[in-house]
Amino acid sequence: MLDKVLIANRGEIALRILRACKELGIRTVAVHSKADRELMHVRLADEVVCIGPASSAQSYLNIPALISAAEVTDSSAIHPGYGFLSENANFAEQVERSGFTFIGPRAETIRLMGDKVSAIESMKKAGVPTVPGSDGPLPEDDEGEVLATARRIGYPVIIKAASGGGGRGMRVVHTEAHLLSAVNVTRTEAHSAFGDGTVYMEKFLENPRHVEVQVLADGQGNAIHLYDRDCSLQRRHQKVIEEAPAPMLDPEARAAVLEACREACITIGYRGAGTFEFLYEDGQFFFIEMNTRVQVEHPVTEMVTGVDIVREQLRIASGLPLSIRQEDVKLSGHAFECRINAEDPRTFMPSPGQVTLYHPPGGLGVRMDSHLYTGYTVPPHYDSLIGKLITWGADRETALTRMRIGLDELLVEGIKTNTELHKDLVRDGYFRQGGVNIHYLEKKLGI
Ligand code: MV4
Repeated sequence: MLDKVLIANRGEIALRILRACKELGIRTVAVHSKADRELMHVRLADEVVCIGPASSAQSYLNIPALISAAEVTDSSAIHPGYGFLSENANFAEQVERSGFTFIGPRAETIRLMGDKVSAIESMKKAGVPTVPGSDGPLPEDDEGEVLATARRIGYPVIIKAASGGGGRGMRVVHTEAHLLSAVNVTRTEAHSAFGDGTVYMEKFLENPRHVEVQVLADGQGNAIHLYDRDCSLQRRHQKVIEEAPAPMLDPEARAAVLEACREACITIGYRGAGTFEFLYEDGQFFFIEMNTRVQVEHPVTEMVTGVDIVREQLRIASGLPLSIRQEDVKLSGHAFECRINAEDPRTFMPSPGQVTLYHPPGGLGVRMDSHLYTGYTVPPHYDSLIGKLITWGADRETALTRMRIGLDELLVEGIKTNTELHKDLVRDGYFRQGGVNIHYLEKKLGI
């Protein structure tokens, strides 16, 4: 087992990783910016290193500072969490070249998935269903071919940047008259935003759900899926509520896609935790992207499978095989996660400040993953996520009832939060029925 892990992150996920390390008897190193001295995991870690000023660029994204911190503490491995450097192939490469274990996939896998064109190509080859599309980059010098590709696919189409993802660098085109200018604008924007003007085309799916599949692979030929999650309830590409399993899927299509994801992990020699993102429409799955990190919403999967995803990441990084076989993964009940943000409920703008009272909910089937405590000051420099309320129940209705009660119990005073939005959503008739699409929340909010 790893001896000492440096946690290259902050907030609730840093605390989540610290707890998993402690359970496995792994010593922990917390790194923090000057604005983050008061973080709970900094208090609980075995060793602490200040890596730079408040700005992310100079601290949590500062590769030399992180590697120096690993060197001075004689750490054996670095866990990147989510966000920050978690999907940066150059970071993974530099971590490994410096003699530390990167807790995640090989750098070349991160690079493969970071380029959406190569990610889609490799998944299609591995038997994962993809969106009808250009099957590769659009040519820069052949307008006739671009027009022909769109005619073959059928309008509407969507132009996406190969280096984009998560909603950045996309443009929907409804008619041929707008195609070539849309391709050019997307290419120009992609070039300045990502330094890569490569774009590709897909059929635009009008009312899909966002369904994703959690996988674990040990890089030794073993891979499992941990079923699916629905993350359709989102606003401006920020997920608000997630659930596992995804409700009301076509059973045959679902069984096929789960097995295809597991097999694809073996085909590409995947290592670590990963997520296959799909659009789901009319009973069909369409792969769009793969995430090579642990995700914010991993707890809902943990609640319905009993598998500790961060523990498995640490075991895999230690060179151990997966601790469970696919036949041992039993789906049990239903789970929801509400993302609690420090934000103004009217403007959705971040709302940092001092928490004068924090009282987390509790009870059977209630889990609060948060770094908050009474007296803690939420700094203005980072993401506004301050916690995740996760509930489990033997069925969807029970999990949702526990969420309603939990949200009513949750007290965060001194700062503005989105708790009232969650209280409204878990009482919403359409959401309670299950299966709302990616546009539902923005329509409800009147965007
Ligand atoms: C799409 C799509 C419709 N058709 N691709 C947005 C984020 C990025 N991961 C992919 N996205 C989309 N790709 C095709 N071919 C609609 C979206 C999309 C979306 C996807 C998932 C969750 C929320 C979304 C919100 C708007 C658009």
